[in-house]
Amino acid sequence: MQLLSYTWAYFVQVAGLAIAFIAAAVFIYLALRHLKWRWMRVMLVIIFLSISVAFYVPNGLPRAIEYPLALNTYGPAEGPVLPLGSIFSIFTHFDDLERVSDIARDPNDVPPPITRSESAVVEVELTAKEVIAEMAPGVFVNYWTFDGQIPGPMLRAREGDTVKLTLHNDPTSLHHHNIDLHAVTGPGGGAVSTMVAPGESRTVSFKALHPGLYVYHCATPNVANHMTHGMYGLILVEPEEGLPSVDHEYYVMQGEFYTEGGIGRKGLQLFDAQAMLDGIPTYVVFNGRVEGVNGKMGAVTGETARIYVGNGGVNLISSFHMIGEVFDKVFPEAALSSAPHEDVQTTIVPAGGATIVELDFQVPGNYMLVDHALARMEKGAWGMMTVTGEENKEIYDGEIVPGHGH
Ligand SMILES: [Cu+2]
Repeated sequence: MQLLSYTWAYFVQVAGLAIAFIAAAVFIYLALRHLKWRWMRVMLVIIFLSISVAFYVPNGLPRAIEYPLALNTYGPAEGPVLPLGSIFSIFTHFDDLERVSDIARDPNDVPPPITRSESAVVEVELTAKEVIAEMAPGVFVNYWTFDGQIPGPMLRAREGDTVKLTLHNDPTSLHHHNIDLHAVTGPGGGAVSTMVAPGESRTVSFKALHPGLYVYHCATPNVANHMTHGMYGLILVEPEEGLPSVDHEYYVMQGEFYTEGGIGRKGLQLFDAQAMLDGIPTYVVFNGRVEGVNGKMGAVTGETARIYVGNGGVNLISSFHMIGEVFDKVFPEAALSSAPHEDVQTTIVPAGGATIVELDFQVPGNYMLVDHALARMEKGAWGMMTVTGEENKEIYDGEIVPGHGH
């Protein structure tokens, strides 16, 4: 069924216009059947069609019937269009691709704080894996991931540590992959040493020189294409003295997905390279899917939290905000060596960048995480956090009417 909708979308987009014009030609020919001379009917059909083609086609085709088989682009390597071979290989390997029941990584999936006071060698293994999972109910996407969920696992090291990272590419993958970590000082952030074909593994070693929270991502050409299929995550390099302890640490990463056929279209989605170039995503979500972090983030009044926020891009800057809260501290651009900003409403998370926010909870209720470019909420860019505990009428006193916003 998924392949059927996938094939239908592809068929309509590649051949839809030709089918429409053939149908129009037949219709006009039949409509003119009372005309006496057959050659006149044929001539009129040709004139009608020529005029419509001459005026219509040069002025652009509707996106729904325009699958770009080729685009002229000027990046340093391959363009973003998935080659035909890639599309057909999905058919031949469709049953091999793992079905992941929940593509969203749990925002609580954060490695524990580092307690050592000396440097160490940190060994990490990641597996690039292409899977099928739901973006929204009934909407399926061929995701490309690190370790089968989005974002990839959060990595944690200490300033001065040596990280020894082995990247595997699952044998079921249909593409090469690699990894570029922004915490790396060295060529390609490690990408040039980790390119792996399906079934291969490679190891790279680097010293974590700079404390901060860094994006890692696949950098296989076309890089934007690999990233917008879900290949990103965060690596935290703690400063030597560590980070102050908090009650909760959360891991949230925004990303964009570009699909043919528009938001809410059911079935397996075709990747829309033109929409990616235009920067008009169909879905903007936290942790890989619509409502990816909902129901998973909770706290009690009096507790504190730190949220590690990243943005996989590939076009938008996130205006990260929590409705009903003020961030006590923000480390802009996740620069842990600089003093934090205090009392911040909305902070920006650049594409390929991160931020760290800290807050405490004083009033129970539901608090929504959003990209405050709020049109993006409709594309999925929101998550819900629930705070329970004692009311605090001095700070907030009002009847909470369900259904009125938050
Ligand atoms: Cu990749």
